[in-house]
Amino acid sequence: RLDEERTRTGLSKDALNRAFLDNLFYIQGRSLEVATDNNLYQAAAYTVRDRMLERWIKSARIYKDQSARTVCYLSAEFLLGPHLANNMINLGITEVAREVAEELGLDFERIIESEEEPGLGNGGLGRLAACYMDSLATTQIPAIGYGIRYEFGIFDQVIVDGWQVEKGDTWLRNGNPWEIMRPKLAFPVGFGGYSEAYTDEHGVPRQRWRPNLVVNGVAYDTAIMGYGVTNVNLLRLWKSEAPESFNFGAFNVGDYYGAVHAKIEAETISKVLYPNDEPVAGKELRLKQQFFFVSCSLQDMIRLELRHTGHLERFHHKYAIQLNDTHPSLAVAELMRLLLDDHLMTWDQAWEITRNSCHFTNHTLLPEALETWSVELFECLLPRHLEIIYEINRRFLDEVRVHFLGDDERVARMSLIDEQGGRRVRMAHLAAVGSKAINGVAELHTELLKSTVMKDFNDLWPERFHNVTNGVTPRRFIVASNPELAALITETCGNDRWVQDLECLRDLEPHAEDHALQQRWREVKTNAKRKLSNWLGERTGFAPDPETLFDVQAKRFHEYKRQHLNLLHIVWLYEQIKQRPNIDLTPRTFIFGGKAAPGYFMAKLMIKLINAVGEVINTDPQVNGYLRVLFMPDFNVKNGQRLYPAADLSEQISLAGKEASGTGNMKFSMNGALTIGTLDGANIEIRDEVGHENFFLFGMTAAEVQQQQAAGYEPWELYQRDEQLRAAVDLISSGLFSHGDTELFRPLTENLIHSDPFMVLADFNDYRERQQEVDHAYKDRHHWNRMSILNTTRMGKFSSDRSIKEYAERIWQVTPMSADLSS
Ligand code: DL6
Repeated sequence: RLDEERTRTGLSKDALNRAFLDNLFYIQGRSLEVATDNNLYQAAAYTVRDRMLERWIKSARIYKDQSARTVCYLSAEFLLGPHLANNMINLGITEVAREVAEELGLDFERIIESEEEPGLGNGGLGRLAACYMDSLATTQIPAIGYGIRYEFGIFDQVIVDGWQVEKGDTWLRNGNPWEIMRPKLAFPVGFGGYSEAYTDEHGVPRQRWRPNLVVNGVAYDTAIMGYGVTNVNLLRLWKSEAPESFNFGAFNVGDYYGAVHAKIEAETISKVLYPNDEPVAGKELRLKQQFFFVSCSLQDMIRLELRHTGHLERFHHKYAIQLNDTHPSLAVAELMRLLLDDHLMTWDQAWEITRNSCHFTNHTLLPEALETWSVELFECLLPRHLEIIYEINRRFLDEVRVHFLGDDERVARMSLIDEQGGRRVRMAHLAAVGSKAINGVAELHTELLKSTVMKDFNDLWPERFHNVTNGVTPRRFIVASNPELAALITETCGNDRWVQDLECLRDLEPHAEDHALQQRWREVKTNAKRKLSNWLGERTGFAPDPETLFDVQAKRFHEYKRQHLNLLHIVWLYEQIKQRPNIDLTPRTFIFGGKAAPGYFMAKLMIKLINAVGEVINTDPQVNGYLRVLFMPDFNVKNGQRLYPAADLSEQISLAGKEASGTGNMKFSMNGALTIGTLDGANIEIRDEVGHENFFLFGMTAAEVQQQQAAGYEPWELYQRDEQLRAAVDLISSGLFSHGDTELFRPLTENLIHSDPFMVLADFNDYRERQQEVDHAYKDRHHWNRMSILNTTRMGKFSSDRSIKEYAERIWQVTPMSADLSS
């Protein structure tokens, strides 16, 4: 037995070797000789998971015994990225595991590469949730992440004839070794039906919900391991199932399709992740998804609390619920319903608990992303919740009336129900009213939140508003993505404390002038560029020269992120080279990556234009010594990890006031890329940290944007006035990049000239000038390397560990709890 235990838990080379071969043979029935890449990956995954399990159980026991206040992070998205490499890092076994692989004659990197990424998120918001799970465990905060186990995550992107084509993401096709299904841990979730009044046995009038459809939410658990600690937290994702998967009644009367209908309808709920940036109208399924995971999660918390204490009076002391944007904001109404209807509390008791449990993060100010749902849909899907929302609103608006005497317009603006046009429930208002704290994700964003979309709420409850600037985990985005850089940092600092305390990177700073370090820093960067180049060469047929400046813009495609500003500059450069073939330019490779929402035409057209421009430039020998344009297909966490280490320049060029924070900006900078960016989101704080002289700033401020818009922005005038700008736009319109077709890109160029909602033309000149500075700066390699080193050393603030500590102290009031195995 002892022997067996060691095989399951031991961290020595022998134990890992034996466990790996056992997991290959006994779980998959394969020997080394016939194992596929996937077999080898699965064996490695089980070997690593085994080592996390004991810590996981122990953490759960310690948290329970100490009655720890637990953070419940409710998020419709967790964009986790591959687990294997990260878990090995957090367990501290990467090097031994590599040795085991080598001794067995296996390719370690290839095994890691074989992992299919769980793409259960769209972009920033979902990836932030994943970084926060890593940091919660690392900072020893008891936490559960709750979300949806989508069968199909974010679509895979392939490029066909320059266009984005979406392919279903079948991430579960080879199984998922990291999750543990809990078939007995299932909760019923109702939909539809009606709300009914009755009198309970004490003569108290009450309401209850009689849904006409009930599905089950089944728990799938994944362990989230902290770095350098033994704490392991839980990520619990819900899969929807029919309570009875086969209707024998229907089957017996010959209705074979009807017999499986309920199963299909129920399973549809957790089938697929919605791509964002799509109009919300008519997305009944999305509202169902939101309610589904919120209800399962709250029922689970209630179950745990009842099991532990037998009552719910201290629920809010036990749980700090974080609502990741408005997607889980139904939690406010559902927690009220569960406490009122199922646990027979009074309104005041239930409200006290709800209001002190929930906290709300806003991630966007874009009006189209602020969720509202029609009252009609609510009546149909969640009739009891609508009643509860009306009652919350009645009480809330009374408070508003008393606070702002006679201000009826404000009452209408703040109401949970938008009465203009069709009546709609404002989910951000529901979340704000039901939450103890409301936060934005970067300083500028929080200020704008308080002065624009949530101004009325800030006037009423200024004490509820906080800023917590986003952060990212250095474990994934430096150690796992860029092992060479990590090794160089550790060697130079003399220790690896920085992995757990990113502020320690400052220890490197005295070495920034050191030519030997600069030289090695540069070699690390060039190696990363070479690796990326080889990868791109295999995928796209073109391997860029690692000696050129790698200028990267990788993020979701959206007009506010202004990939077209970058493109206009490229087109302008192209024209310059054509006019002056002997121009003195730093050779550059422009690399783009990112997905467009399937229904977002303009974003898809931008992708097409990038590929079209690339086709012309890359095949024109007069320019392709200076310029190359590449599109990296299928930008996701895994591919991001290839890009961040290889970038020299990071493009963070959104219109000021539009990007709530950005987190890619942090990942690039940590890996020594310099930023060209606007004063938007966390760029502002990054620039303040790394030093203004180590950042290429351009563009209007958010205040200037507002002023220009208020004064009446006229892109047409700019286009007429600015010859350089006109030349670039006209070259796109000319058909040069579309085989003579002057119509193809017209929607884009016309939009820029006549409407330009994200003020690309207004910032073009300044952007172009700053790009010229980049060009000159890159020629002075010594200076560039120094700036690059300083970008990395000054990124301490942007570790997600810092963000989580701020949430823990200022918002959740939770304290770290060690899950020390020896105790
Ligand atoms: O806070 C994470 C991330 C920010 O870094 C981005 O700036 C922001 O655009 C993104 N917001 C969303 C909005 N989704 N919704 N709702 O993804 O959040």
